[in-house]
Amino acid sequence: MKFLFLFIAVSLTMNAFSQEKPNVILICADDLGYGDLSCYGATKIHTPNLDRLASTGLRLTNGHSTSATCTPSRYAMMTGNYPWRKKGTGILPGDAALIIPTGQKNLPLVFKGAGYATGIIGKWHLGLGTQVEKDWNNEIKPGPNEVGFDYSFIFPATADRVPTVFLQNHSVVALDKNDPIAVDYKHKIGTDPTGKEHPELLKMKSSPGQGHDNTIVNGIGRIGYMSGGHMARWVDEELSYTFLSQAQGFIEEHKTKPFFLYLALTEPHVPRMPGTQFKDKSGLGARGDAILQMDWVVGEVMKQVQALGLAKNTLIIFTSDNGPVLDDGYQDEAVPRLNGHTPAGLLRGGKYSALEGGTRMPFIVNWPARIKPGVSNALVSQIDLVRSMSVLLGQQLPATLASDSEDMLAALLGKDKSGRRTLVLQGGPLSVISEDWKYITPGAGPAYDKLVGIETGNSPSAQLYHLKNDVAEKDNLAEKYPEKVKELAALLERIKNQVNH
Ligand code: NG6
Ligand code: CA
Repeated sequence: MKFLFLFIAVSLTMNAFSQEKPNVILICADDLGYGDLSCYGATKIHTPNLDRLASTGLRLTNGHSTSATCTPSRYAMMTGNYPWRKKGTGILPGDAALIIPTGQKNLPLVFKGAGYATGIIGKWHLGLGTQVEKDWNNEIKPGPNEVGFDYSFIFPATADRVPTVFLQNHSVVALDKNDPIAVDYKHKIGTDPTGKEHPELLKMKSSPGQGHDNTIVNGIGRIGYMSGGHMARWVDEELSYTFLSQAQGFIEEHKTKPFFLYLALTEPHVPRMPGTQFKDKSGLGARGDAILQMDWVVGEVMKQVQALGLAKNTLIIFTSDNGPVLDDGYQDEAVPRLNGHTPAGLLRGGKYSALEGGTRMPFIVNWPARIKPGVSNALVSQIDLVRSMSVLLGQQLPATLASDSEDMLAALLGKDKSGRRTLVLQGGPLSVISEDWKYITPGAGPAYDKLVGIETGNSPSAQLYHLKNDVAEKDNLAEKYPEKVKELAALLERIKNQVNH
């Protein structure tokens, strides 16, 4: 009898404790812009599921990625370190080695330390193995499993880069030993046709001058060459269904204990090849269709969480890795069928850009148990997730680790409406935000990238904007406030010179 009471008492306490810990699902879209969701003002496209996530949670209007491209943004989100402090954190080819340090506390390890089951499903783009030359036909390590994920189901880089295969934990899925995979980014290998030699075989043409004309997989020219692995090659139209069913499997398997799922969606990155049910549905061409598909995937995950009775204590964070781009390598009608849609909303610039369109992201935080619905202008960055989650879960994270990551838990829960005082952003040139002012360092390079049709933010002279009054960065105040320029330039230098990295 005594034992029974003790057992009940212990399990009640354990239960109360585990209920404190929310499940966390971090959903990161790929190249989704600030203006791409109807809850962020889009009128030409409707994203009902994300709108619901926003209206029942906190919609941040000043949430950022650290960088205007994928690899550096995701590096920062995982490590809590600014990517520009480390060489080799730019857009990685599909055969790159792992760039996340192993054995160093990072986002998934914060969760693991708190007893969570951790998983990543979707786009990785942070490198695999110890070197470029690797055998894709054997176990590939280190990768996501070596930096804190118990389970991984990923593709290595981007949907437009070889190898176009999934990896489950350490191995390529559906690999046929008699048809081994080889990958090369410098020279053509194998006998598969390339987009350059056989454009007539393409179901979607590459954009002139943007490459994407190497090995053809599923009728689409890719960046890089691959041979073999024909059975393992994905079908683009199935990518999101595969990731969704993987995510559902992971959630189902871990429904009784706290889990952390990083769901890294591929939409609306190129090549945009949504499933048939979304084709031509948006009226905006493949990019709009891909956004509808992405919204549907998020809705399916929300439905499952609800059906399992987990909704109240599940923290869902939705964001994107960098700003939007229309023509990023394929002629998929994103430009001619835009129909007045503004992917970056009111913001200037987009992917690759130092202007706000490059890094100001949709950023939704939903946790019914702890967050009251609302909108917040607090300045936060994805780089802050590491420290904020460590505070939430009572995990020690010394200041010397993840040292660019600030505790923004109160801002993420909607309790603090101001957030960071300063934040460094990386487009081409670096910029720094400090109390509503933004300073963009002068630099070389064209002001407009003609290939992708985006303002880069490059200028030979300093730029200073007052974001609160001028979020569209139209009015350069650098000449009017030279002291402010000096102050922010000095601040940026100080941050750049901080040690502990
Ligand atoms: C660029 C590719 C672009 C895209 C991007 C990565 C060219 C000309 N363009 O280099 O198509 O793949 O890399 O996108 O090669 S990201 O979202 O992963 O950063
Ligand atoms: Ca991206």
